Amino acid sequence: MQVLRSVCPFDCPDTCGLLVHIDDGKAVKVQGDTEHPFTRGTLCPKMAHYERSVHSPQRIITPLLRTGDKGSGKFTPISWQEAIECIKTKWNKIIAEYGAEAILPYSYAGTMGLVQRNAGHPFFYSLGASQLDRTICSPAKGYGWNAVMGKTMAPHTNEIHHSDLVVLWGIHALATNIHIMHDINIAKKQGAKVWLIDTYETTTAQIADQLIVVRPGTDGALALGMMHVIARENLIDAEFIEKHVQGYEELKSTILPEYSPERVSEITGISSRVIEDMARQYANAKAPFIRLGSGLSRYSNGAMTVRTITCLPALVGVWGKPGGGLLAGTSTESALDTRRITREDFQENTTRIINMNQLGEALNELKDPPVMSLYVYASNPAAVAPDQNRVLQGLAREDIFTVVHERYMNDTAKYADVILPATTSLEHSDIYRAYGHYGVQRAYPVIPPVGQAKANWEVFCLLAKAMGINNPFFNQSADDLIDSILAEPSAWLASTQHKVLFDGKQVELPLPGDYKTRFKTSSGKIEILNPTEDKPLPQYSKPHGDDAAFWLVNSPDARLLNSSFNERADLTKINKMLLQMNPNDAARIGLADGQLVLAANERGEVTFTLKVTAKVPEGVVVAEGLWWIEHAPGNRSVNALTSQRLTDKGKGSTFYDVKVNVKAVD
Ligand SMILES: Nc1nc2c(c(=O)[nH]1)N[C@H]1C(S)=C(S)[C@@H](COP(=O)(O)OP(=O)(O)OC[C@H]3O[C@@H](n4cnc5c(=O)[nH]c(N)nc54)[C@H](O)[C@@H]3O)O[C@H]1N2
Ligand SMILES: Nc1nc2c(c(=O)[nH]1)N[C@H]1C(S)=C(S)[C@@H](COP(=O)(O)OP(=O)(O)OC[C@H]3O[C@@H](n4cnc5c(=O)[nH]c(N)nc54)[C@H](O)[C@@H]3O)O[C@H]1N2
Ligand code: SF4
Ligand SMILES: [Mo]
Repeated sequence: MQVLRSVCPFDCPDTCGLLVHIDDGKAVKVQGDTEHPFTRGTLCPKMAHYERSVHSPQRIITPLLRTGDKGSGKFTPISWQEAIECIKTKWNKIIAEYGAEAILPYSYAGTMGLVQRNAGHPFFYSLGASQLDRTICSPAKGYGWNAVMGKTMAPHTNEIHHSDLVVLWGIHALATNIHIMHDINIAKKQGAKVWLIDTYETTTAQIADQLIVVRPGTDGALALGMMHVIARENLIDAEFIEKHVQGYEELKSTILPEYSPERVSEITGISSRVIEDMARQYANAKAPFIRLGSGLSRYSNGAMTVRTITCLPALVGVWGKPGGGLLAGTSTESALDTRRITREDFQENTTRIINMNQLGEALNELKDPPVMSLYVYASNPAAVAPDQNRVLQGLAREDIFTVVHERYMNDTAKYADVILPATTSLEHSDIYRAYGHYGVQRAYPVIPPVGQAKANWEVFCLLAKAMGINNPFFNQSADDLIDSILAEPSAWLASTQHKVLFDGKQVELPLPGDYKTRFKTSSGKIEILNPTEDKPLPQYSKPHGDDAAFWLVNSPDARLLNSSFNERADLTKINKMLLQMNPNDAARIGLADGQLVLAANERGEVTFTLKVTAKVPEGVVVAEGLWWIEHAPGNRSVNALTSQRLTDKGKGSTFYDVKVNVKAVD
């Protein structure tokens, strides 16, 4: 038995360190790394038995060729050589007839490792394929932060230890950022209060002293209402504002007339007394710390909402104080130069860019050339992309040649012409950086590939050869690529202990002593007023909504990670696709707990099992988790209801900006 280090590859801010117990070439147990400063020896329920995902009987272990109708899931095993030959022949034919832009890559965050995640870029640039704008997650959140703070570094999570008021705003931390609880618990022991601001009572509310339930998509108004009270009652830090803030007076002249607690109460559904209380407590706290989630950014006003909330700490001058500030996400891009993997310079001519949130439209509507081939890796668009009916309609096209590189027979793989078996993170090399802390860690394979699985990078090297791309870049191994990034590290990474990184342990990127007051904006100040924006000052605009009765909040389930972990019966066996509804709403429309209901809007209909609960406010229904259709009571999952509309800025997804009607299944 050996115990080897690895890294959790999933799209989660925690990027945990793993200790993998290996017996006879198999992973038999996985633990949290006690020496990893953020993981601190614990794992989430999903990864506590990662070995069950790695050695699942559901793993795809050979290449497969479709034998039944698209979507039927009927395939026959073929060799790697046959699979690559088949792709080569099809692609050469498509390129001859339509040009390489008729080929569309589709990938996202099945793995966050920099090599395997970006492995397709150099290949598809060389081929001249269409490009994918990878904006499904939270670009509106990034946009909102940047509009106020520019490239300012986000506070370290250790800051939380010194905070006396931790505000979890639009984040389901117990499901999506569980290790931050270590830090919050330290603060709580020293008397800190915790607020949760969400659209319903998630399980994260258990650890909060106060739950504030806001109407979906209205948090911008809440922040403006709090700022109104702070300005009106002169609870500001005038000295800080004078020195570090641009545009406070201009903001004040709009929020005083426009965002009274009474008006904000009408918008948000929160009483004006609570809004006033929140403003006073926030302003009077010594060091309030906001952990801002992504939930509230997935609306058509999402970027502006984030921008508005991001202004709050500046008004009360908490940036310089230990424990104060706002963490939307740590940005560590500059530590590792991914351009050495992505190689945009391999592109001879610029090709068109397709927004991944609009895959449904792209597959069905695009012309000159139409999409004639789709290559999916590290993503499951049939389940995770909005407007599922349109996506499935596109995937079902007989004339589209679809290749899916996957670990399991998920909703997308069922529509493939050719499936290629993918490795898990325990079977390949990579290097990881985090977006919830400042750690970087390298991982080596700890077990051999399961079956005939191959890593993304290996497959793109094979495809490059087959397609006649004779660039020696594709003769390298994944470790060669990692070595090349580390050979000339950025100044930031160079200042850390390289030996530790090569040994497979995490290193922490160091933060300058004054990083919290070094505002990296063009003015050098916090830009409440940003003259480069078409709306220079924060303001509230309504989310889009739909013409239907209930807001549909469709956020994470603690047992899944996006649609990953659906292969795990131990996690999914109970309570799969529930629709949670307030008892008063259920009584009003004559629905009972446990019955099958149909949620519907102009885009689709989805069957759920109803759960009647007072944890959800009236006018809102909640569907947690992205479930494979085979786990659904009907023939669709939640994204049949969501829309391809984009956010106000950043071209992001608007998953939660959606309304539905609900009725009993006939
Ligand atoms: N267990 C688990 N962990 C995950 C994931 C998962 O699917 N499962 N997904 C991973 C990924 S890819 C990401 S991007 C992160 C995202 O993790 P988070 O930052 O937590 O963001 P979301 O999960 O989108 O939404 C968080 C909360 O926002 C709430 N919310 C929705 N609309 C609003 C609103 O208008 N106002 C407010 N205040 N709250 C609102 C939702 O109810 C939800 O509880 O989590 C990662 N971690
Ligand atoms: N309704 C609704 N929809 C959402 C969201 C929501 O909150 N609500 N959240 C959205 C968000 S924030 C995100 S980030 C997206 C995420 O969407 P995706 O990134 O597509 O996430 P997953 O569903 O986890 O699918 C990843 C797939 O990659 C495969 N995989 C893992 N590792 C590898 C590998 O090394 N190689 C290959 N080839 N495959 C691999 C896994 O088996 C899995 O099937 O979903 C979005 N969709
Ligand atoms: S999913 Fe997140 S919390 Fe769970 S082990 Fe991975 S990084 Fe850690
Ligand atoms: Mo995400």
